[in-house]
Amino acid sequence: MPMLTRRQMLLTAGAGAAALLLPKLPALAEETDGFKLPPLPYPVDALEPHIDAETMTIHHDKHHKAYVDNLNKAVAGTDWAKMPIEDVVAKVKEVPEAKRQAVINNGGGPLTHSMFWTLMAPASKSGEPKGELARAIEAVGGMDKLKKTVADRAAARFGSGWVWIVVGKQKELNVVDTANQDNPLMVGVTPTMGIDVGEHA
Ligand code: MN3
Repeated sequence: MPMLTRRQMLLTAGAGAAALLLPKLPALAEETDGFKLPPLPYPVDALEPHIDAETMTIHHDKHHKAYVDNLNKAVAGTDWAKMPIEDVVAKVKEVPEAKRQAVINNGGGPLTHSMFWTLMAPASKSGEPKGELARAIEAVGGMDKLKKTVADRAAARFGSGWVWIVVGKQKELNVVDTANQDNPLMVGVTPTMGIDVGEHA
């Protein structure tokens, strides 16, 4: 299946589940054990045929777990290890320089991926946006236009990264892309949904 089609399907699935605010994430930080790999919110084969079980297993059990493990190594013994992951990512510029790049690389990864899993759902659970989200999408030209903007941005993204629908300071929806595992929280805007444009995704 061509990549763009798959991404558009992901977008359709994601939009159905998207909430206008950052979804409530499972607690990732516990003082004693560090950050955790949250379990997938559905069976590994639940998104077939769009994403097969092997891809989900590699992406979650291997890549996502590696980010969590490396983040724990980077912040071990510091107060950063006790903060919610959203705060670590939003305040990443305050991390001491020696650890900062490791936290950017490995802090963005767990947060982006924890969001990513919860934004997707089996087709049987997808649907049309309602209420405030539906109005916000209409305000930027409607769902078809938004899907096209996201798909175009995803196809144009050079190298590894993400395409996001974000909520700006005036509560308006906007589409941005970020490099590698950078999260929009790092530049002060709130992500609602994102598409992983990494080759493994
Ligand atoms: Mn990924």
